[in-house]
Amino acid sequence: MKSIIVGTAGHIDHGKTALVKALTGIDADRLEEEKRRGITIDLGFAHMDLSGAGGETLHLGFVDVPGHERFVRNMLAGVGGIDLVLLVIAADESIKPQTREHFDILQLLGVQRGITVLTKSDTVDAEMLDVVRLEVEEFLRRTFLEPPKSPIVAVSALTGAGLDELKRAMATAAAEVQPRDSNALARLPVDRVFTMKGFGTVVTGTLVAGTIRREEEMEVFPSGKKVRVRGVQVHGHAAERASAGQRTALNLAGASTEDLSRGMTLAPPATFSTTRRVDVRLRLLASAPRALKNRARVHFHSNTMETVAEIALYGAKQLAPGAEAFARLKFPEAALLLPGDRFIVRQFSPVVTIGGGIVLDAHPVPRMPEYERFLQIVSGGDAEAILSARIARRGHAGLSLAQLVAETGWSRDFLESQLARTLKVVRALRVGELLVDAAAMVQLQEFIVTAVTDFHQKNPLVGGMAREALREQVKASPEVFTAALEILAREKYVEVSGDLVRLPGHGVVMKDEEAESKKKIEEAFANAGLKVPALHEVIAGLKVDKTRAQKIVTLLLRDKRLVKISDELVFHHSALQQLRRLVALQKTKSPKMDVAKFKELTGVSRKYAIPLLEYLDRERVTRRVGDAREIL
Ligand SMILES: Nc1nc2c(ncn2[C@@H]2O[C@H](COP(=O)(O)OP(=O)(O)OP(=O)(O)O)[C@@H](O)[C@H]2O)c(=O)[nH]1
Ligand SMILES: [Mg+2]
Repeated sequence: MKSIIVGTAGHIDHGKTALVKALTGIDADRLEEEKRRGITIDLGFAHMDLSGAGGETLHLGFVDVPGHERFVRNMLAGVGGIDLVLLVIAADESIKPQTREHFDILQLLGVQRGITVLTKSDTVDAEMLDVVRLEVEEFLRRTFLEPPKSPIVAVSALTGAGLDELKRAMATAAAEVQPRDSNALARLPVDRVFTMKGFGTVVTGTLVAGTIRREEEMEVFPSGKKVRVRGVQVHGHAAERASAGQRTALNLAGASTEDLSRGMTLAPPATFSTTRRVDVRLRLLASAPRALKNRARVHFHSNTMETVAEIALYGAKQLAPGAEAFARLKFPEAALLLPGDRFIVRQFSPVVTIGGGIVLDAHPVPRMPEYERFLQIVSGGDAEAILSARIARRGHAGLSLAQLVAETGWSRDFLESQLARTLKVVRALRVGELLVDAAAMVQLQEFIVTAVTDFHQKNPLVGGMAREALREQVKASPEVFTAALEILAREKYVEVSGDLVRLPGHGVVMKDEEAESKKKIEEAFANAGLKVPALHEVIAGLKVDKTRAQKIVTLLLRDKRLVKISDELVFHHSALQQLRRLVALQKTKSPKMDVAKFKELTGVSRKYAIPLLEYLDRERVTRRVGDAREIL
């Protein structure tokens, strides 16, 4: 059995409510004031079954809307969930302002199917009816209601003329309606809240997606309140469950009427998250009175919800009538919106419908590069491309499946099946609960290798970089970092030992060699006394390569184990100590000393003597007086 929501639309007094009654036998004007004034003020509901062309039963739920221009906001709360519209135009009045406004709204909301109903056919003669029909055909040209794809049917609620033809047309159209997904996550935008004697709190709405069963727990958005479904009614009858495309009433435990209002949404707990910013594709009606300025404030309507929104146009100062643009909408309070949700915007004053569009992203990422490309992708229909783009924009931070559910509104099952493919073509990796873009992961690995390489260069004698310092440097989460390291280690780009990460070849083995080399160098100089070997000779005798040896020398110099007294001459510190003692001893014999005396004292050649004396001068052990030294 297929369930479909049929909505009425059209100017005040054109016979919408009378038509619903003629079809279903139900008077949708339920308020006392409506009956007294003879107009519809708020939404009304009715239902009927129809036999489809193939004999199947079609379950039709009706949402009857008010035509009065002052109640367009009520109309907007009802039109959100409809699958099929009956655009009602009275034969005696033809097209009127709310015929146009309602029709604009239907188009902006992307309603796909409908039938144009010329009501009150009994009030005009055949000739007049033909004139109106021509006028209406012209009005519908190049729209979703263009005949003959969508028929125009003349009826009279009074005489019943045309009603059978209308029912046949409805059955045909209903059969073509794409059924809503009852396996999707449930979403019930609330349009009515009331108490019923013996039941308590009741909410009603058009179940736009999923299934709601008795005894299920639900969350109220945006308040976050948890409620339990005590009872389900579909079209006025108790039921075990309600499915997408059905007018649904829920008897709730855990909430009073004060906790609930039109515009809220019921959905499974902990699935979605509310937002105060959405990125959208916005279209301004060609009939809009003026261009829409950047930063303009408007009335915003989506599903049964209504709020104000500030519009930030992407890359434009204003939007001309008839034009389209990406925009970011900001709300004063949190709202539940999902990609694909349609919305209407109305001017602040005078309040008229000026445009509408489709939500592309309800969880915008701040300062995102190439956002326009992203919005292009998410506004296209390719689920796999959308998923890849949503994962990719998070970089190596990735996002969880739960976050993806909240971002897309897609169920876990659907996401899993899509992801299976995305993962296969290696556009994303699974890291525990996280999904990480494959390219971002490769980039993170490059960051890690670069950071470790730099570290080795700056710290030649340390066995590796501390894991946590490395993670902080590359700004990765522990989970993703660990996964990246595992890949790098597996592919032998790095080695991980305990708390240290290093490049292969910079490990423990090398560390021993370095320590050995360090000892060797120091020993060579210590043993040489003042008759030091040439540095390059010492280095040539080591196991480590030249650059590393050079670094070891630098380190020994830093630690003052070796002392450099000229570009070519390096001494062990103990040798220089010994030299100071010799000079001090000499002072007791004579305070003066020439180069020859110094050579005799130390046993070094002139090549060493001069730099050594200059060193002693610098150290204020001696002072140069002519060609000789005074010992201080
Ligand atoms: N003669 C005749 N009168 C009709 C027909 N349909 C509706 N009417 C009358 O037109 C008036 C308005 O009808 P409604 O059905 O209330 O019109 P509506 O479009 O629902 O009006 P709103 O909901 O206020 O926008 C009522 O007095 C109806 O009796 C029809 O087919 N023939
Ligand atoms: Mg009415």
